[in-house]
Amino acid sequence: LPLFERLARRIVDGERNGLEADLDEAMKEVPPLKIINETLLSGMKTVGELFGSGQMQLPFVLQSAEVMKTAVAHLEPHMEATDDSGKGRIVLATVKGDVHDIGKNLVDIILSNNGYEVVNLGIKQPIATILDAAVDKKADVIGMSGLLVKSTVIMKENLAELNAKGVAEQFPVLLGGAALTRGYVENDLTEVYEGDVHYARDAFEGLRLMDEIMT
Ligand code: B1M
Repeated sequence: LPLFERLARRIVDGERNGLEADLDEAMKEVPPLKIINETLLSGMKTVGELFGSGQMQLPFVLQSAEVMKTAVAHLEPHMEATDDSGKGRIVLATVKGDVHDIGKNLVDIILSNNGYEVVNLGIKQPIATILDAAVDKKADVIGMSGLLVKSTVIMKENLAELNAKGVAEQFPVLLGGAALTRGYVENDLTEVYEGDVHYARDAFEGLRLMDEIMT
């Protein structure tokens, strides 16, 4: 297979032998972020489709995810970072009950490389922990990620909880993850939250929204 197809294939097959060498080769041709966005994520998309249609079993999805993470970790040091720093601080977490963190960690990388301080709390975080961290670290924004349909409901509950704690005005919220839609966020969620709610389709929209929130 040609290099870029082979790389996408590695994600699908969960094959990491020779991964780094292929990534180094690819970086001679295109920037690392482009490799992630156009090649690796397309492999991940195939994994999602195969799993969703019952053609791939969970342990293999996990292997694919591991290869994806290894690839991102290998590419990250080669990414361009801006010199500006201190643009703002975000507490970032995958919501309660959800273990998916590849997207969240990409958001972390993109924001960190572009002048934001990211407090990444990890996966399966209850809102109480997220809020404690936001208050403690004096965050400007709370960011929540979730990929399960269930997580979209949790996000709604979380926003209600932030309202109840009286911190909605203090914390604009940034939301993302595959199960969310712009419609759901802009209709159902902005309605329940007394502060600002923003929906990011991908990590770059997350960055653009952070820039918007912080100006
Ligand atoms: Co799971 N999984 N999974 N999974 N998994 C999905 C989400 C699913 C759609 C697959 C499918 O059925 N086709 C499905 C959800 C169905 C639903 O809810 N209706 C699903 C399921 C069912 C499950 C389990 C329940 C399976 C089981 O146990 N029977 C289980 C859940 C466990 C749990 O959470 N409690 C499970 C487990 C796993 C693995 C552990 C094996 C693994 C995750 C490994 C890991 O993350 N460390 C995994 C994977 C890899 C996937 C798929 C295949 C790929 C997800 C991914 O990493 N995508 C996924 C299929 C899919 O999404 N279509 C699937 C790449 C990543 C970069 O995209 O996270 O969307 P994403 O992030 C994007 C944007 O959404 C955005 O930016 C990123 C790109 O720039 N973004 C943000 C994300 N967060 C953001 C936050 C922001 C801003 C932007 O601001 C705060």
